[in-house]
Parts: sequence; structure tokens; C-alpha cells
Amino acid sequence: MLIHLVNPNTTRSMTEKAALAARAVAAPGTEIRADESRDGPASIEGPYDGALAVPGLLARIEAAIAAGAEAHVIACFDDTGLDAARALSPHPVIGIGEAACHTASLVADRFTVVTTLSRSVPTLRANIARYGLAGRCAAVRAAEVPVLALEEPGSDACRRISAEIARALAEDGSEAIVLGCAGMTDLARALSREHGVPVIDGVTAAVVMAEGLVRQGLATSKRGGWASPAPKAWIGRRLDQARVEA
Ligand code: 5HY
Repeated sequence: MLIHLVNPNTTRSMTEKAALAARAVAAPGTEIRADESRDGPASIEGPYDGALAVPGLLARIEAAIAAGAEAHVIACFDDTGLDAARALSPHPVIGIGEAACHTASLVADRFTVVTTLSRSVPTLRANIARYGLAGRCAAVRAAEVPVLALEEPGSDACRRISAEIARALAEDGSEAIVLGCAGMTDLARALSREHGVPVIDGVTAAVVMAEGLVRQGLATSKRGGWASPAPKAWIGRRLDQARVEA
């Protein structure tokens, strides 16, 4: 089985970190092919970055379909471009945010999401409501850590995230924590040991869900909003189509 893991931001080190986590949980017969957008922001922090990241993401989805991918994992906790990618691809598309929150709901009655910056919170809250999990998510908290601080060796990002988890467990009535950024994927096990609760990483959750859908022979229904894109007149440059590599 070939699963495409795509980072919608343009930071290669974050892609590689997510790919490592994906390969650690993938079944023996699963190949993970990881890439990142080639046109867009270095990190996604809020709706403006999220909107600008979508065309570059779709170009990578298109290229992966041509390369034989059987499912896609969008490795950004905002589930950037998830609906558009589900319309574009005939294969299952899983966002790490949706996967992580559903996984948390299977191991805890209430969970708290700990993400990076406050500007990311409204998008995550809206997604969680759309996924039907608002009643299970006690809070979405920001550790006030910029996304790219997670890529800086020696930053205090992990300490700040751990402190926010401690506050969540003390104040939210939560029984599990969801890490609200793909860049946190390498912190889940240590934070779970430190705090004694399940700490869910979306990359891991999404990969096993993608494998499960492929094994069941399931893919996105094309009857409604995720119907394949209709041909359309266009004016201006397109960044959503994979460039033919020179
Ligand atoms: C992510 N941004 O997972 C999100 C997290 C956030 O570039 N990768 C990003 O802060 O919204």
C-alpha cells in the first residue's frame, strides 16, 4: 500500500519529522511517500496562511495521484485544504486534526487540544464543531509557541506545551490531550509518560486510519460536496496543478 503524506507548509524538516512518525506506525506492507507544498507559507498559523497554502497542497495531491498513491494524509492540524483534496482525489484523504480528535474520543470522554498560537485556535474550534466533536472537546488551548519554534533545537517549546497540558488537566476536566500541530508529533510519547494520560498525535492517528480505509476498499463518496471538480474557465496563473519538473 502507498500512502502519500503531505505537509501543506513549505518546511521540509517538519515533513521529515512527520514522515518518521508515519513510518514508525505504518504496517509492514505500507510505504509512506512524504512531500511538502512547493508554493506557500513556511508555517500555517491562522486562516490567512491556511488559505494561501491550499493551491500548493492540491498540486502535491495531484502529483501523488499520478504517482500511484492509494490514500493521502494532510499533515497539518488545521486540516488545511481537506475538503478540496477530497474533491480532487479519488482516494481517501485524512486530515491529522480530524483523525486525532476522533481517536481521542475513543479513549476519553473529554479531551483538550493544545496547539501553538492563539491565532490558530478559531480554525481548530470550527473544525472540531464541524466534525461533531464540540461536546467532547473541553477546550482548545494555545501554548503560545510559534510553529517553527518546534523545529529549533533547544527552544523551550516542549516545556511550554507541557505546562499548558498541566493547566488543561487541572482546569478542563480533560482525560486526554491532543497535540494540535504536526510539528509536535515527536513529543507525544514523552508527554504521555510525563502527565500520565493519553496524548494523541494526529500524524500517527491519520496514518492508521488511512490504512484502515484502504484495507476496507473505502474512498470518498463523490455524490455531494466532494464530487470531482467540474471543468471551469480560468483567468490567471494556477498554482494548484503540479508543475512538470524541469
Ligand atoms: C500545523 N500549522 O500542524 C499547523 C498547526 C497550527 O504549519 N502545521 C502548521 O499552529 O495551526
